Amino acid sequence: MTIAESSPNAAESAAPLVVRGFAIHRGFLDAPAQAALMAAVGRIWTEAPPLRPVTRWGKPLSVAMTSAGALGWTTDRRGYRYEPAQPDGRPWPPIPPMLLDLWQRVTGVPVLPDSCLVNLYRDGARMGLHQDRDEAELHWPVVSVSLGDEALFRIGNLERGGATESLWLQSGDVVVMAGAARLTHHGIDRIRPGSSALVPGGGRVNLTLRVVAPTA
Ligand code: MD6
Ligand code: FE
Repeated sequence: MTIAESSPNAAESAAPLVVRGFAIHRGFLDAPAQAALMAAVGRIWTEAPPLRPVTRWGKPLSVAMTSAGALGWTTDRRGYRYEPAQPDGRPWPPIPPMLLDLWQRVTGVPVLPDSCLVNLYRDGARMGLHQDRDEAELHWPVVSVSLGDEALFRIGNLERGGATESLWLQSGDVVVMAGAARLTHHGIDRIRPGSSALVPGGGRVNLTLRVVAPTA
């Protein structure tokens, strides 16, 4: 069964929790949908293995990354950017249809994402507070889907610094960052290792869908 074929469940029709403008749809994907999406992630990894990219300063990130879609996000000595191919020259695999369907259901915007960043957090991986601002048009939403181990998600402010709020994201949760919150700082402090058995080898997968190229 694909996500598109599944009937809307109670979690999907429930109003999301809103924290600092982030809409948090808890349990958006039920267990069969999470398993189907994890299988799709496995197919992406076959064509585009996760790698730990280095920053401009040469330090590897703790998160292993790959992408699907026309453009994939990478970082290396030249800095952060979107690229039309993997470091070895192969194109990124296509975005799984179930994610395009999820995007449409959760955002309702008239464009589809052209990039899906696939992040793998093993034990000890984290992601510092950041803004998502490498896209050409910053008014489109960013949608994130969590699979596997729970993660402590921190939400800050538009400017750097200031008080933050944290919450645990669980497998199947979907977060929509849109509108006034589109440039809010956010990050992952840590995962809770062993809290889920969904990801082969353990850990957490986070998928973020974005509209990267100019639409007009
Ligand atoms: C993560 N998420 O959950 C990292 N970005 O592993 C993000 O960086 C993120 O959750 C944009 C919108 C929603 C997010
Ligand atoms: Fe982000």
